[in-house]
Amino acid sequence: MTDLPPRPRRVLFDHDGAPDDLLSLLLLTRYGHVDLRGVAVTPADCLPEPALSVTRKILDLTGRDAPTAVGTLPGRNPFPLEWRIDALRADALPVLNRKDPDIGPADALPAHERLAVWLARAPAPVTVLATGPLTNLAWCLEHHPGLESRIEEVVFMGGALDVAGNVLRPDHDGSAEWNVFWDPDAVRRVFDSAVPVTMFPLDVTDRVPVTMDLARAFGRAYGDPVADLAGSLLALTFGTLETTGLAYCCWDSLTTSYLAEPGICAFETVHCDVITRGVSQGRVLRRAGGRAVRCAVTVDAGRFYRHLLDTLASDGRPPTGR
Ligand code: AGV
Ligand code: CA
Repeated sequence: MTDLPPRPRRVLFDHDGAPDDLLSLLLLTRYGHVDLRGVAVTPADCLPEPALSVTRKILDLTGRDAPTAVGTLPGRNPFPLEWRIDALRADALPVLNRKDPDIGPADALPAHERLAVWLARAPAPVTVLATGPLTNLAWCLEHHPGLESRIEEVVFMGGALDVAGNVLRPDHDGSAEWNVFWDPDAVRRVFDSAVPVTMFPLDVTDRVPVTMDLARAFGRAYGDPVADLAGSLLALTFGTLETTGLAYCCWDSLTTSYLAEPGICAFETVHCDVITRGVSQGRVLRRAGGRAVRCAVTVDAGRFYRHLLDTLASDGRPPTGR
């Protein structure tokens, strides 16, 4: 299949510091056609301080110079602490600590206010890539409605349309995906706006689990810092199948790959609604007459895994055969 080269984009990245978010940041730093204009950290699936620190170290390692900011707005449904501590582990990886961190003072503005400034000052409309909850973006739309026209597309990892959700709690019916569940009102606010939304629900991300084969393939490129970091981040994800019964997937990195290889997934316009209260809160569902969302519905998993390896391990040495 021959695809056109990806179109250049200005990107604001809002992530929430999980290993998969950090892999996504690493991908973004490799995309020559992406002008990364700011990185916001949402304190959802992470501890904010190490998540900000590791974000800045990844930008430093890859020689990308983008401003960063950390969020303060809370979500209604906190992530389990066992997941949030992964940012501490990532921040301690040797490949990110080869020298003293070249890190200045933190941004004086919290991420939601900084995101508003980045949007207002962008010379042309930008893509907002969100691999965590939409809290910061919803705040911007609520407090600065004029910013809507500054956004050409919101690319969001979230939702579960025709598959089960991944929120496993006794007080929930299991239909929600975590990024929506953390702050369902934020998704409501973004759906109430006119910004084009492209969404990557569990329907497609379930198809791209982190496999041992994938992690091992990065081992063959050992010695290259980017491949080392990618493989280490993947290694941090193992164990959730054993502890929760659900595999860790390339949720965010699949979503991010859309900016470089939009043909990896096929899309459909789905009319959607979001449930914000009760035992189904955080569920995104199909509803006739609802908000039009461009949803990824199928994925070429092999092509996606190749994209990861081509982008993050291409400097690697071929296998020795020993
Ligand atoms: O629901 C998927 C989102 C993605 O943005 N996150 C993880 C990815 O960053 C939450 C999540 C669901 N299951 C998880 C999650 C698990 N087992 N461990 C950590 N985070
Ligand atoms: Ca995430």
